[in-house]
Amino acid sequence: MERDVNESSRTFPIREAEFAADAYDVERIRADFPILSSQVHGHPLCYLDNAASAQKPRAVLDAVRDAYETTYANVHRGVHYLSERATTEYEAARTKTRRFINARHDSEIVFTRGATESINLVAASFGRAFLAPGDEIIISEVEHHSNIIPWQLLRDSHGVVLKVAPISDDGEIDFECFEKLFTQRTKLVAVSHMSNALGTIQPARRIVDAARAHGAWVLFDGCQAAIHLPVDVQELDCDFYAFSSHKIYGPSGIGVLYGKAEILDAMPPYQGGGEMIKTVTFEETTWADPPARFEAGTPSIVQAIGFGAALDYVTGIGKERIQRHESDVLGYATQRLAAIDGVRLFGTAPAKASVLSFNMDCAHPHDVATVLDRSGVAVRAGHHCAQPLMKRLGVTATVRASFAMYSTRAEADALAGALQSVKEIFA
Ligand code: C6P
Repeated sequence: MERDVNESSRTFPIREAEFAADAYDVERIRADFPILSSQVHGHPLCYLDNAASAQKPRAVLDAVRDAYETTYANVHRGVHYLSERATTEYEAARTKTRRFINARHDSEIVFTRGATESINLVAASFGRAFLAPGDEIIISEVEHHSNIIPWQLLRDSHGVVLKVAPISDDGEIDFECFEKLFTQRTKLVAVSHMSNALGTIQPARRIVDAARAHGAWVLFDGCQAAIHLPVDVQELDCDFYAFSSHKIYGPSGIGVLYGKAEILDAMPPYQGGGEMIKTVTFEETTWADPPARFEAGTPSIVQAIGFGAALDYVTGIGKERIQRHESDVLGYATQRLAAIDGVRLFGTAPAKASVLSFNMDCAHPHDVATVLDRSGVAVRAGHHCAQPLMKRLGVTATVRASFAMYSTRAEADALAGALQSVKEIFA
């Protein structure tokens, strides 16, 4: 399929019809990702660090290049041809995002720099406007630092109280304890939909029901879930949902804050600057409606267009099919690693996706990752920006292999094989 560069708000080549008809052809998908054919230290790249950031398909690379070559100008500011065209493309990406998570209105999609900024936006704007000193926010032990520190900053500046729901050894929120944390003062529950360090999927709908029963708002950190799970914010009925483009095969530097229209409408700006205003005088400024109110300054224009292309690509292949494939690879890799003497797996809850965290008796996680890298296997080792979780698990770090739509059983074999080398070196 050829792209028509004159067509605005176009979708990018996704081969939807081809994919719909036949079985999941992972090799064909891999061929769409140029970097996957690289060699690292003389070995074929085995990229298992997808939870940190995913690789980009040619459709995204082309969309970014094409935007710079044919469409680029600042958005929402000019009446000239390119500016209008760039604005149309930028806003088309918003519509694609709205569809991707089934939000009601485009205005409920705020583009940010990423999930981290999305959560900081809620803490700074919603937190200061709607929470009073003494009001309580519930988070959990499994959270990424991006869903801990913004609330600590709010606690320190504003006097809210932070409560932490414990998790089971498998990484699931202990629901009985979670429910006991609610009081009259509980105003917000802010938890991850899926853990980056363990892959555990939390019972999102149940969390919303519990929060609603106590009149509390809900924010989900969907940074991992948005890639691996179907997300329907209307069905979830959450108030906020935060995620990043770079983990969904899109460019870095752009992310999403979904917020219910009536809540965003009532929220004050997060940052001041160009294009977030209606009128400005030295005495007084009035705010633009959402989402512009929360997008001060020149946004990540081309990144948004690339993100739209990534969403087209994922949707074209089909999220459910991707999920089935990833689940197969995760199950296979789990079996392979569980069979290796001296490997300890973390986070083995039944409801989990695409993340395999483990340690080896014989070596520190960083040494394991370094040896794996010499075999071309890219994993992350460390605390995964979840230090309180590491403490809960009684470790300082784990090795994390994380899978994506292009991961294969052969890569799980390569990982298991490379772990044998680790044993030979360190045992
Ligand atoms: N986790 C990881 O290796 P940003 O950096 O803003 O795109 O996303 C932050 C973030 C928030 N919540 C969760 C659950 C996340 O997984 C992440 C990013 C990466 O696990 C990089 S630290």
